[in-house]
Amino acid sequence: MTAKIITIERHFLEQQRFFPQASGEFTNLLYDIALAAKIISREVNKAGLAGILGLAGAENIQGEQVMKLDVFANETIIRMNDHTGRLCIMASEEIADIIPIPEQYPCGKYVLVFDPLDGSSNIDVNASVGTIFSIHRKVSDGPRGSLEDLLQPGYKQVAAGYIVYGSSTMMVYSSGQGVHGFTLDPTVGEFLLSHPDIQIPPRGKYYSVNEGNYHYWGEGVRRYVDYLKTPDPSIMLRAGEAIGRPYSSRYMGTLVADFHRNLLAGGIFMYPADSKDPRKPRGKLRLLYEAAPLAFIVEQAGGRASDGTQDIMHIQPASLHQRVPLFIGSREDVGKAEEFIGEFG
Ligand code: P6P
Repeated sequence: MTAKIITIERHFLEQQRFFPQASGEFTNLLYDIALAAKIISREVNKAGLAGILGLAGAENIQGEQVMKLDVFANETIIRMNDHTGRLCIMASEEIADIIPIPEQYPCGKYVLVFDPLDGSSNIDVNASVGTIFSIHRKVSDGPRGSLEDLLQPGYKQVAAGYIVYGSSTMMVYSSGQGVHGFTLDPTVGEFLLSHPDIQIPPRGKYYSVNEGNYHYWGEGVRRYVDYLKTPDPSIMLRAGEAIGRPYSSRYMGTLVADFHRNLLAGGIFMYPADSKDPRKPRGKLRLLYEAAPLAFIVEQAGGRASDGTQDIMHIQPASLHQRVPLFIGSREDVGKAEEFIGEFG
């Protein structure tokens, strides 16, 4: 019997059953994000032809500088969402300050925070890139949104997700009812349910970290990574597959792509604090629109996300673009990393 074809729109509607009080605004917001993802996917997939066709990221035939893809992605998400009346405020990795809803448009009850094109430097080498988004409810009293609505801890998210523009374009999201993955069929322009109810294995086979920073990490992280590389005779079998140490190293330099692989196959992604750049003592990744939305996803899939000492989801943000060390993936692996950091600092 052929599998049911479930589009992401149909899935959103079915999920709406869990929110009887929902006015459909939330569902429509998810639609808007999925549409923006399709538009960005189209441009990303043409990026390699930029110089030839004068597309985003190159000069067009009039010799004008066509906007770079990360700027295009940012503009696309803002334009799709600033007039709908569903949001009260936005924030983006690309924009230093808050993004208010223009005065001429009504304000809604949701907040959208996003990284429009994570890993954009990988586009020139045709490696995967991604978009990450996080949705909160408005909590401030005013008629329009404010910084207070943006600086909410991860556990208050109502939904989060990412799009990975790779060998295929996939959208993975959760609204608190499990994690579901959709693959874009570009011939019909539909995201089709391909990975229902994703669960991350409790222990992994991959570790993902930039080992070039090894000598800038704390002792605990160095010892943990050495531990992952040390052969362990007590190999365990899971579903007939040997799971044990040494883990395999996989690092693509795009958070979304590394996270997605580990979500499906099991493992841990790390971007630890390091002493390499005194301006970034807390590592490179951002709390609001990278760590927190992926933490929401991984917890819904049975995994964990930590800054090395506490759950990402319980960190109260102090500023829009604050950085945070990130250990995310299979819960046993994240727990083991915390043990090493707890013991050795
Ligand atoms: P490094 C991409 O620039 C990014 O923000 C993440 O997507 C990725 O995980 C990380 O930086 C890679 O950083 O220092 O290892 O090149």
